[in-house]
Amino acid sequence: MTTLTSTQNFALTAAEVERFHKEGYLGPFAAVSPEEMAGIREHIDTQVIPRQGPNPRTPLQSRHMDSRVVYDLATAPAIIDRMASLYGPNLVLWATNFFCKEPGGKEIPWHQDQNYWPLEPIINISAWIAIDDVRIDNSCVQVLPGSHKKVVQHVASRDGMAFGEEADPRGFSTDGLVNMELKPGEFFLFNEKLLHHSEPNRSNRRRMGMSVRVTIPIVRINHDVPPLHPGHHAMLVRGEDYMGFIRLGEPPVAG
Ligand SMILES: O=C(O)CCC(=O)C(=O)O
Repeated sequence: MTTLTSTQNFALTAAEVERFHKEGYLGPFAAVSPEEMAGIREHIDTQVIPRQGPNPRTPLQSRHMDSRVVYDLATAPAIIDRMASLYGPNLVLWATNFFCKEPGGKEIPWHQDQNYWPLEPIINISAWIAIDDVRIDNSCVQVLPGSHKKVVQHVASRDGMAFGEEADPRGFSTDGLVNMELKPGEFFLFNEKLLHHSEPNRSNRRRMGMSVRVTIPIVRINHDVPPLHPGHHAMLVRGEDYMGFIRLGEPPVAG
Protein backbone atom coordinates (compact mmCIF):
# COMPACT_ATOMS: atom_id res chain seq x y z
CA MET A 1 0.00 0.00 0.00
CA THR A 2 1.35 3.42 -0.92
CA THR A 3 1.99 5.81 1.97
CA LEU A 4 3.39 9.31 2.25
CA THR A 5 6.53 7.94 3.87
CA SER A 6 7.06 5.06 1.46
CA THR A 7 10.67 4.17 0.57
CA GLN A 8 9.52 2.55 -2.67
CA ASN A 9 10.79 4.09 -5.92
CA PHE A 10 7.96 5.02 -8.26
CA ALA A 11 10.01 5.69 -11.42
CA LEU A 12 8.00 5.17 -14.61
CA THR A 13 8.79 2.46 -17.14
CA ALA A 14 9.96 3.41 -20.64
CA ALA A 15 6.55 2.35 -21.98
CA GLU A 16 4.78 4.67 -19.51
CA VAL A 17 7.05 7.58 -20.46
CA GLU A 18 6.29 6.95 -24.13
CA ARG A 19 2.54 6.83 -23.42
CA PHE A 20 2.72 10.15 -21.57
CA HIS A 21 4.40 11.79 -24.57
CA LYS A 22 1.86 10.28 -26.97
CA GLU A 23 -1.28 11.02 -24.95
CA GLY A 24 -0.35 13.97 -22.70
CA TYR A 25 -1.52 12.28 -19.51
CA LEU A 26 -0.88 9.15 -17.45
CA GLY A 27 -2.62 7.31 -14.65
CA PRO A 28 -4.41 6.71 -12.40
CA PHE A 29 -1.84 5.90 -9.72
CA ALA A 30 -2.16 5.90 -5.93
CA ALA A 31 -0.51 8.72 -3.93
CA VAL A 32 -1.99 7.51 -0.63
CA SER A 33 -4.52 4.86 0.35
CA PRO A 34 -8.25 5.74 0.70
CA GLU A 35 -7.85 5.26 4.49
CA GLU A 36 -4.96 7.74 4.66
CA MET A 37 -6.89 10.16 2.47
CA ALA A 38 -9.82 10.02 4.90
CA GLY A 39 -7.57 11.52 7.60
CA ILE A 40 -6.00 14.04 5.22
CA ARG A 41 -9.44 15.10 3.97
CA GLU A 42 -10.70 15.64 7.51
CA HIS A 43 -7.67 17.81 8.25
CA ILE A 44 -8.08 19.84 5.04
CA ASP A 45 -11.81 20.36 5.64
CA THR A 46 -11.57 21.33 9.30
CA GLN A 47 -8.10 22.90 9.71
CA VAL A 48 -6.90 24.20 6.34
CA ILE A 49 -9.73 25.56 4.20
CA PRO A 50 -11.55 27.36 7.08
CA ARG A 51 -8.50 29.53 7.82
CA GLN A 52 -7.06 32.29 5.68
CA GLY A 53 -4.34 31.05 3.34
CA PRO A 54 -1.47 32.83 1.59
CA ASN A 55 -3.59 33.92 -1.38
CA PRO A 56 -5.87 36.78 -0.22
CA ARG A 57 -8.31 36.05 -3.06
CA THR A 58 -9.15 32.44 -2.12
CA PRO A 59 -8.52 29.82 0.57
CA LEU A 60 -8.35 27.14 -2.15
CA GLN A 61 -4.96 28.03 -3.59
CA SER A 62 -1.33 27.81 -2.43
CA ARG A 63 -2.17 25.85 0.73
CA HIS A 64 1.06 23.84 0.41
CA MET A 65 2.67 27.12 1.51
CA ASP A 66 0.97 27.18 4.92
CA SER A 67 -0.05 23.56 5.58
CA ARG A 68 2.45 20.76 6.10
CA VAL A 69 -0.30 18.21 5.48
CA VAL A 70 -1.04 19.72 2.07
CA TYR A 71 2.67 20.06 1.26
CA ASP A 72 3.30 16.39 2.16
CA LEU A 73 0.39 15.27 -0.01
CA ALA A 74 1.53 17.41 -2.95
CA THR A 75 5.07 16.03 -2.73
CA ALA A 76 4.24 12.36 -2.02
CA PRO A 77 7.04 10.20 -3.48
CA ALA A 78 4.46 8.41 -5.65
CA ILE A 79 3.88 11.75 -7.42
CA ILE A 80 7.32 13.35 -7.47
CA ASP A 81 9.22 10.19 -8.48
CA ARG A 82 6.94 9.82 -11.50
CA MET A 83 7.25 13.51 -12.39
CA ALA A 84 11.05 13.13 -12.25
CA SER A 85 10.82 10.26 -14.76
CA LEU A 86 9.20 12.71 -17.17
CA TYR A 87 10.71 16.15 -16.45
CA GLY A 88 14.11 15.22 -15.00
CA PRO A 89 15.79 15.28 -11.59
CA ASN A 90 15.36 19.02 -10.77
CA LEU A 91 11.76 19.95 -9.93
CA VAL A 92 10.11 23.11 -8.61
CA LEU A 93 6.65 23.10 -6.99
CA TRP A 94 5.03 26.45 -7.83
CA ALA A 95 1.27 26.01 -7.23
CA THR A 96 -1.49 23.92 -5.72
CA ASN A 97 -5.20 24.44 -6.20
CA PHE A 98 -8.21 22.72 -4.63
CA PHE A 99 -10.98 22.23 -7.19
CA CYS A 100 -14.05 21.83 -5.01
CA LYS A 101 -17.42 21.23 -6.68
CA GLU A 102 -20.39 21.03 -4.38
CA PRO A 103 -23.59 19.44 -5.75
CA GLY A 104 -24.79 21.75 -8.51
CA GLY A 105 -21.25 23.09 -9.06
CA LYS A 106 -20.58 24.58 -12.47
CA GLU A 107 -19.03 23.05 -15.56
CA ILE A 108 -15.31 23.72 -16.01
CA PRO A 109 -14.98 24.31 -19.75
CA TRP A 110 -12.49 22.51 -21.98
CA HIS A 111 -9.19 24.28 -21.66
CA GLN A 112 -5.41 24.04 -21.86
CA ASP A 113 -3.81 25.22 -18.62
CA GLN A 114 -1.02 27.09 -20.37
CA ASN A 115 -3.58 29.72 -21.41
CA TYR A 116 -3.79 31.02 -17.83
CA TRP A 117 -0.29 30.83 -16.37
CA PRO A 118 2.48 33.36 -15.60
CA LEU A 119 5.37 31.08 -16.63
CA GLU A 120 8.02 31.75 -19.29
CA PRO A 121 8.43 29.39 -21.09
CA ILE A 122 5.32 27.48 -20.05
CA ILE A 123 6.61 24.05 -19.03
CA ASN A 124 4.60 22.25 -16.36
CA ILE A 125 3.49 18.87 -15.19
CA SER A 126 0.35 18.64 -13.04
CA ALA A 127 -0.97 15.91 -10.77
CA TRP A 128 -4.73 15.98 -10.10
CA ILE A 129 -5.28 14.14 -6.79
CA ALA A 130 -8.74 12.92 -5.71
CA ILE A 131 -9.57 14.13 -2.20
CA ASP A 132 -13.13 12.73 -2.45
CA ASP A 133 -14.30 9.68 -4.36
CA VAL A 134 -14.54 10.97 -7.93
CA ARG A 135 -16.93 9.37 -10.42
CA ILE A 136 -18.66 10.38 -13.63
CA ASP A 137 -21.80 11.45 -11.75
CA ASN A 138 -19.97 13.84 -9.42
CA SER A 139 -18.04 15.39 -12.28
CA CYS A 140 -14.71 13.64 -12.71
CA VAL A 141 -12.14 15.39 -14.87
CA GLN A 142 -12.31 14.38 -18.53
CA VAL A 143 -9.24 14.47 -20.79
CA LEU A 144 -8.69 14.31 -24.55
CA PRO A 145 -5.75 11.98 -25.27
CA GLY A 146 -3.24 13.47 -27.72
CA SER A 147 -4.77 16.98 -27.55
CA HIS A 148 -1.51 18.36 -26.06
CA LYS A 149 0.07 18.32 -29.54
CA LYS A 150 -1.82 21.39 -30.74
CA VAL A 151 -2.43 24.80 -29.14
CA VAL A 152 -6.13 25.72 -29.27
CA GLN A 153 -7.13 29.38 -29.21
CA HIS A 154 -9.02 30.40 -26.05
CA VAL A 155 -12.05 32.70 -26.21
CA ALA A 156 -14.51 34.21 -23.70
CA SER A 157 -16.50 31.35 -22.12
CA ARG A 158 -20.14 30.68 -22.84
CA ASP A 159 -22.60 31.46 -20.02
CA GLY A 160 -22.63 29.20 -16.98
CA MET A 161 -18.98 28.14 -17.02
CA ALA A 162 -16.68 28.24 -14.00
CA PHE A 163 -13.83 29.88 -15.99
CA GLY A 164 -13.88 33.18 -17.89
CA GLU A 165 -12.06 31.71 -20.91
CA GLU A 166 -12.39 28.36 -22.65
CA ALA A 167 -10.79 26.58 -25.58
CA ASP A 168 -12.62 27.66 -28.75
CA PRO A 169 -15.17 24.82 -29.25
CA ARG A 170 -14.59 25.12 -33.03
CA GLY A 171 -10.92 24.19 -32.51
CA PHE A 172 -11.27 20.56 -31.38
CA SER A 173 -13.58 17.55 -31.12
CA THR A 174 -14.44 15.79 -27.86
CA ASP A 175 -14.59 12.37 -29.55
CA GLY A 176 -12.51 9.88 -27.58
CA LEU A 177 -12.61 11.73 -24.24
CA VAL A 178 -11.52 9.71 -21.20
CA ASN A 179 -13.25 9.96 -17.80
CA MET A 180 -10.67 10.08 -15.01
CA GLU A 181 -12.63 8.29 -12.28
CA LEU A 182 -10.48 8.12 -9.13
CA LYS A 183 -10.66 6.62 -5.66
CA PRO A 184 -9.69 8.96 -2.81
CA GLY A 185 -5.88 9.26 -2.87
CA GLU A 186 -5.49 8.40 -6.55
CA PHE A 187 -4.09 10.87 -9.08
CA PHE A 188 -3.25 11.28 -12.73
CA LEU A 189 -0.50 13.30 -14.40
CA PHE A 190 -0.97 15.69 -17.34
CA ASN A 191 0.90 18.41 -19.09
CA GLU A 192 0.22 22.10 -19.69
CA LYS A 193 -1.39 21.66 -23.11
CA LEU A 194 -3.72 18.70 -22.50
CA LEU A 195 -7.36 19.67 -23.13
CA HIS A 196 -9.43 18.80 -20.05
CA HIS A 197 -12.86 19.58 -18.67
CA SER A 198 -15.46 18.62 -16.07
CA GLU A 199 -19.27 18.54 -16.28
CA PRO A 200 -21.51 20.31 -13.74
CA ASN A 201 -21.77 18.25 -10.55
CA ARG A 202 -25.17 16.61 -11.08
CA SER A 203 -24.86 14.31 -8.05
CA ASN A 204 -25.63 15.01 -4.40
CA ARG A 205 -21.97 14.41 -3.44
CA ARG A 206 -19.12 16.90 -3.26
CA ARG A 207 -16.21 16.41 -5.65
CA MET A 208 -12.91 17.81 -4.43
CA GLY A 209 -9.50 17.30 -5.99
CA MET A 210 -6.19 19.11 -5.69
CA SER A 211 -3.95 20.03 -8.61
CA VAL A 212 -0.22 20.12 -7.98
CA ARG A 213 1.86 22.18 -10.46
CA VAL A 214 5.54 21.47 -10.95
CA THR A 215 8.04 23.05 -13.32
CA ILE A 216 11.82 23.03 -13.89
CA PRO A 217 14.49 25.61 -13.01
CA ILE A 218 14.83 27.14 -16.53
CA VAL A 219 11.28 28.52 -16.24
CA ARG A 220 10.71 32.07 -14.99
CA ILE A 221 7.70 32.48 -12.70
CA ASN A 222 5.92 35.82 -12.45
CA HIS A 223 5.17 35.37 -8.75
CA ASP A 224 3.09 38.47 -8.14
CA VAL A 225 0.32 38.14 -10.73
CA PRO A 226 -2.89 36.01 -10.67
CA PRO A 227 -3.36 33.15 -10.22
CA LEU A 228 -0.33 33.73 -7.94
CA HIS A 229 -0.16 36.51 -5.38
CA PRO A 230 2.13 38.83 -3.41
CA GLY A 231 4.32 36.82 -1.04
CA HIS A 232 4.27 33.80 -3.34
CA HIS A 233 7.40 31.69 -3.63
CA ALA A 234 8.14 28.32 -5.20
CA MET A 235 9.79 25.32 -3.51
CA LEU A 236 12.51 23.03 -4.76
CA VAL A 237 11.11 19.50 -4.35
CA ARG A 238 13.81 17.51 -6.11
CA GLY A 239 17.45 18.11 -7.10
CA GLU A 240 18.96 21.60 -7.42
CA ASP A 241 18.08 25.04 -8.73
CA TYR A 242 20.91 25.27 -11.27
CA MET A 243 19.68 28.63 -12.66
CA GLY A 244 19.09 30.64 -9.50
CA PHE A 245 16.42 33.13 -10.60
CA ILE A 246 13.26 31.52 -9.18
CA ARG A 247 12.06 32.98 -5.85
CA LEU A 248 12.36 29.90 -3.61
CA GLY A 249 11.24 29.36 -0.04
CA GLU A 250 10.98 26.61 2.55
CA PRO A 251 8.01 24.28 3.12
CA PRO A 252 5.77 24.92 6.14
CA VAL A 253 6.66 23.00 9.32
CA ALA A 254 3.10 22.60 10.62
CA GLY A 255 -0.54 23.20 9.74
O1 LIG B 1 -11.15 19.97 -11.30
C1 LIG B 1 -11.54 20.19 -12.44
O2 LIG B 1 -12.64 19.90 -12.82
C2 LIG B 1 -10.60 20.84 -13.44
C3 LIG B 1 -9.19 20.82 -12.97
C4 LIG B 1 -8.29 21.63 -13.83
O3 LIG B 1 -8.68 22.34 -14.70
C5 LIG B 1 -6.85 21.53 -13.56
O4 LIG B 1 -6.44 20.87 -12.61
O5 LIG B 1 -6.07 22.12 -14.33
